[in-house]
Amino acid sequence: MTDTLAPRGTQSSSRRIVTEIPGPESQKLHARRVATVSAGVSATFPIYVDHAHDALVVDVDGNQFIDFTGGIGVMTVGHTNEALVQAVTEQVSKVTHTLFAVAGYEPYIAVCELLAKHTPGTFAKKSVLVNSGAEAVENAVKIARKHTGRTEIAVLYHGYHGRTNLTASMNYNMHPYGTGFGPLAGSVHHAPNSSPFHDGLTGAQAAERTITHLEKRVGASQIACLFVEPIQGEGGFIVPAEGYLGALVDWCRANGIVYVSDEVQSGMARTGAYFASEHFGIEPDLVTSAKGIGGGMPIAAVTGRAEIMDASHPGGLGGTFGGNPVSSAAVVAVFNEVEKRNLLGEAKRVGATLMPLLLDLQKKHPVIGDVRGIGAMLALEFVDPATGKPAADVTKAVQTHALHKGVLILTAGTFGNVLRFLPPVVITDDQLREAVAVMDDALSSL
Ligand code: PLZ
Repeated sequence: MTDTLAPRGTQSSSRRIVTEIPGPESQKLHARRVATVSAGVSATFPIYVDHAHDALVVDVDGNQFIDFTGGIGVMTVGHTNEALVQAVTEQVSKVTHTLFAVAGYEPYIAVCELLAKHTPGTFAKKSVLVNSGAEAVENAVKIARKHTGRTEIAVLYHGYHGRTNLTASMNYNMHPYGTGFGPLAGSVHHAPNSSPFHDGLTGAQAAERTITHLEKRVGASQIACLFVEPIQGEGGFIVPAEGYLGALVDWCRANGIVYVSDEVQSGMARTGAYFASEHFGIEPDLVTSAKGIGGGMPIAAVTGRAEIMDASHPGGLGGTFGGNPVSSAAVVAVFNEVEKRNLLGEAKRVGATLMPLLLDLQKKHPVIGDVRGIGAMLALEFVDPATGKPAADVTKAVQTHALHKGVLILTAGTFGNVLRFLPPVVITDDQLREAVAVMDDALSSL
């Protein structure tokens, strides 16, 4: 690593708390924030970040945290990855913007080639690049509607797809995404999902329930697209029962419905595969990606069957910043890093280290109802052992305890009773063990 790229002062490979949390500098920034940043933007943690490297984040007071959040699953390659920093730096000094639809540039095309190669399925694929996961979902809807000539959109219970008007309409949780923001978009239909821990159904039974719901409530011939997160992210890392996704894909194909895998959270090496759909042996018609593909630079994509992606007339898709050269250069660097540093293997290693530790934790603490996930996308669900009810208070208490001990962990789940782990896959085994020990302490102290 060259000096100019060296992250300033990650002091050791471990956590290091040197002030109260939040420290005085974070408190000052928070006061400025409250005065000027919209109250509509929430703050999970009261700290403000100065710099970060790999799986460590350092706040403005010099407190160093092990990062189990990865900026909600974005920093898969690690913070300030050297190759990414270099690619972005080089691109910034070459050209930062032309608007691809006005005058094109190579990195945009390179990203589309990489996505065609690494999304599931060997058929001819094309992509459009946009700025955010929500924008990718919006565009996938447009493309599917144009391709099918149909209007209706199907989504699953406990799903999450974004914060724009249409995507907020596609989320399961009305609060906080939709409350008071109506009218929300019409033509969106929510159907039961598969969640083995909660419904006890086989994949075939759950698929029959989903399909029957959509056939009765909407009619297969009316549906343009079905959106499915292969592992539901915000919903609490819900891994569907075996055979569920395959049955949905078959049903979509038989009925001319475009099957969209929303891989914004589960995609790009997170689960030990480029895209989580691979674990379920499915080939979606379209895949939406964002977060991890840019390694921290804003970019997102819709990728899929060439004949579907070409449905739009010229000028129907796009936007000023979509596939920005700097963000595109970042994506190319991320794909290179995944290959060069075997990050699919690293994601599997994270799972292989973390899963047994979490299962041990479950044996010790009966409030952990379920341990689930794939690769570096794992979660704990907390359930009151006496009543079987979601234990959101325990979840929150562990999160808060961990923050004060130097570990950043996110919650998830419709009922807020899931702790989800989305660390950079370059996190070390020691850091994983340390973070689990902190959760163990937290649970023992409750
Ligand atoms: N689809 C599956 O997980 C974003 C939301 C963070 P954007 N999830 C994190 C927050 O509170 O806003 C997400 C996702 C799935 C779509 C999106 C939306 O991606 O890049 O946040 O628009």
